[in-house]
This record gives sequence, structure tokens and C-alpha cells, in this order.
Amino acid sequence: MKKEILWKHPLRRILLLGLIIIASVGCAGNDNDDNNNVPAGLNLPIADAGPDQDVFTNLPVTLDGSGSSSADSATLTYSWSFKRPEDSIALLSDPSSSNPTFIPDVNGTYEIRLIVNDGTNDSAPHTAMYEASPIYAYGFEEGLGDWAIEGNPTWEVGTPDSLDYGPGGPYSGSSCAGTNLNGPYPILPSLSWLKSPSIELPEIEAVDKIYLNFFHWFEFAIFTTGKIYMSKETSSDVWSDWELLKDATYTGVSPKWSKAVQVIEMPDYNIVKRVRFKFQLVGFGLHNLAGWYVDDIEVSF
Ligand SMILES: [Ca+2]
Repeated sequence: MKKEILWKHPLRRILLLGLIIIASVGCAGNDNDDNNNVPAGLNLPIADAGPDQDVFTNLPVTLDGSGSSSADSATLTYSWSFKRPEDSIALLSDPSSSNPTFIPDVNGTYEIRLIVNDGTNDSAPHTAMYEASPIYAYGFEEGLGDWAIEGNPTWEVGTPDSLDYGPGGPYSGSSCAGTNLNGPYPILPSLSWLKSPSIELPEIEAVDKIYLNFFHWFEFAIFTTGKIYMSKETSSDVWSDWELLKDATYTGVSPKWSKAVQVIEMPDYNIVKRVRFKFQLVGFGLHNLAGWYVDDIEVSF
């Protein structure tokens, strides 16, 4: 009998020690969770910044703190803040309202933070991540991807690294599209174009506009221009003729990569479900130069 008690006691100690270690490891793990980590014994209000969301860059976003609560149904006051991506100058419309708005002005992650107060105590902060993206983006880093080169094979995708022709490198990453990446375009360049995939458009409010944004470098001889055409899907798999985008005609020389912004003007946004674009040199040359290089193409609000 005495012998049995003796061996039991050290075993109990080991078990107890084990439980203490497991419990303290569990608590340490919870310390990393910012959301609603309420100290015991206090009826603190609970902030709810809403779920994480994917949103479109440049479209207004309305936050919703109405899921926040307090134990005794006290009237809550709200205090919102956010961390923006680098280069963003977005502002919250009214950080003390339950539903402030903001416009995610650059692509990237906006970390939204809400603290509510019940008149006595602040809640723990609650965060929601808003990921802002354009409608479509491609920078040719995976090669031609869903794009197509049609007509004469003048357009290429890759790294322009000639010291004699072109920009000497892509705008971003290690790849872009260009007419003869390391040499001049052909004397008759207009029989080749770079065609985008069909780009699906989201539901669009009458007040919204969409844009084609891209970076380009160009060097055109006289009588040669770079033009962008657009075709619209007017009903399922029925596409309109190619039409020149207003103002999307480039001539002369752009000696460095620069951003181009084209408004996509359509009276029938919500009939059109998809659009596609083509980049084409047009004209004839008595001589030829390096041509047209494009990168980081976006369709965005
Ligand atoms: Ca690129």
C-alpha cells in the first residue's frame, strides 16, 4: 500500500506540470490574435469591422461597423483607422460614424481597424483586410499568357536588352511586349498586332468610368503611329468591329517608359460583358525605328 502511494505522487506532479505547460502555451498563442481578445471579468463592448473583402481599386468602399455590440445595449461610438499601401493618400470620410467610406486609390492591402466605446470602455480593436485590385492586370511576366500575336510576327514578348534598339529593359520585372524586341520594326509594320484576351467587366454604375492604363516606350518614324483598338462583346460571343480608342494614337518618340491612361468610353457599359484590345503599328515607313514596347497593362476603374 505504502509503496503504491510513493510512486503515484511523482507521477501526479509530472501530470500537473504537463497541464500547466499546455495551458500557458495555449494562452501565449492567443496573444497574437488582435481581434476581440477581451480580458476576463470586464463587460467590454465588442468591435466588428466586418469581414475581409476584395474590392476594386478607385471604387468607393463603405465600411460597416453595425455588427459591433455591447453587453448592456449601450449606444456605441466608433473610431476607425486604417493602414494604407505605400503611395496611397486615401482618407476615411468620417472615422467616427458606423459606416465611413473611402476610395482605395492604389492597388494593395488596406488594413481597416475599428474600436468601439460604450461610454465607459473601449473595445479591443477588430481588423478587416481590404484587398484592392484592378479589373484586369498583366505585366507579361508569364510570357505571352492569354495574349495573342496576330498577322506578321512583329510583336514579341521577352526581355529587350539591346543597346542599340528599344528601352534597354522592360518597365517591370523581366519581361514586356514589344515590336521586334531587339531590333527595328519592319518597314510595313501594320500587318501585325498584339491582342489582349477577352476581359470580363464587372457591374458598372452609370457614374463609373473604366480606363485602360499601361506603361509604354516608343520610337516611331514619320508616317508610322501606334494605335489601340477595342472590340466589345455585344451579346454572347458576338463581337463588334475593332474601333480606334479615342486619343489612343501615338506618334514620334517617348524617350523613357511613361504611363498612358485611356478612358474607355461606352454608352452601353452594362450591355457589354467583355472587351478586348489590340496594340498595332499603323502606317508605312521610308525608314524604321525601334517601335513600341508595352508593359503593366491594366483595365481599372
Ligand atoms: Ca513586366
